[in-house]
Amino acid sequence: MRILHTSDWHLGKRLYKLDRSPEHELFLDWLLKTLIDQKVDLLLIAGDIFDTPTPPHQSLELFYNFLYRVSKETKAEVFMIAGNHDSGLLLEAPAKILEGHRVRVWGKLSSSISDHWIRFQNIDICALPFFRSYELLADGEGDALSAIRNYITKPKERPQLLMLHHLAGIHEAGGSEQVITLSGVDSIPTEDLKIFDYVALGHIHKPQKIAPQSYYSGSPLLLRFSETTKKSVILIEEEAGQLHPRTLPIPVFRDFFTIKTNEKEYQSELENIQSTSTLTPMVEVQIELASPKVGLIDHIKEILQKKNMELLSYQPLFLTGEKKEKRSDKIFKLSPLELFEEFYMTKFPESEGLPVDLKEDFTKLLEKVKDAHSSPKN
Ligand SMILES: [Mn+2]
Repeated sequence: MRILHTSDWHLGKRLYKLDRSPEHELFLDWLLKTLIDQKVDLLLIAGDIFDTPTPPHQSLELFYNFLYRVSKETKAEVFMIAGNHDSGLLLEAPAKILEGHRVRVWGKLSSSISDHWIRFQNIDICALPFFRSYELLADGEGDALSAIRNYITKPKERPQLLMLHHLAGIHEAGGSEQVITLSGVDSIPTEDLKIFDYVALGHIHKPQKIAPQSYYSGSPLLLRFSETTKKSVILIEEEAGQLHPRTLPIPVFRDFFTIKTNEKEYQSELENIQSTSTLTPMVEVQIELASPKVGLIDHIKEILQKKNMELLSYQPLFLTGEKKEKRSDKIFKLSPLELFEEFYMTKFPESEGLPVDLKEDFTKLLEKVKDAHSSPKN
């Protein structure tokens, strides 16, 4: 029996202006083929299926067409849980129809613990969607960790697998995850995961093992330029009650390059980029400059265009005085408005700068915040 563990698809995600759906389409085609080739019996999606609680209609279509193809073209069943980015109610809305297609969904925490346990062949599976502390502790009383333990503990009659969208053990973040302490527990101790024969975790985007038999599969796509880890899914083979996981690498459908350069070297560095990815490679340029240089962006775009690549993010780093200032040091010296301007430029690198109306609105907002802090509350 074979199980495939995936998570954090983030359908509908954009990176700056780039729509990621072409990459998601290629990933789902690859996943469907993998389910067939590897004779997978059960596909796990450990949360953050969509990037937002109200995903674009195209993302919903992509997702449901994929589930339809899984039910028609493979023998696999699908178990999925909601992550902190998902709307549990949205995921559960078509639950009854999905059940007819061998798809099970856990969107919200049920007050009945047995709703979260399901038997699949000779394995007992506990599927726990992302939860907030008020869902876990109905009356707001008690200890969140003991409440979680109540959900994930069941007398052991056969191998047990836990699917969870939460922080567990000590992990290394990929940088694109939201903080989720809303559950009342910062991180579930690995001690509590020991009883399980496999723990399929979602939330952290960098694939990693955090304890024996406990894995974050990671997101199938890079969600930021700064992520450099190769992406993968985990194939778990069951043999005589033992679960053996192994990593299957996901092909790179689109390359993302960060080029840290300067005025002298940018041309040769850009010309040296090598890529064989199916989709147009995207480039982020961080360039050190003594002063703003007219026509530089156009020149960079021209070089990249000749290589069939695109400039997606442009970050000039201005050298002040003799010493160059690190970006991280610089950020701490900026006023909130300057920081907002900086943020705007990274979001819309081709714009002329922060529009006046946005600047006014932001300034008003700042004043409101200041007033709220200074006026005594009754
Ligand atoms: Mn995520």
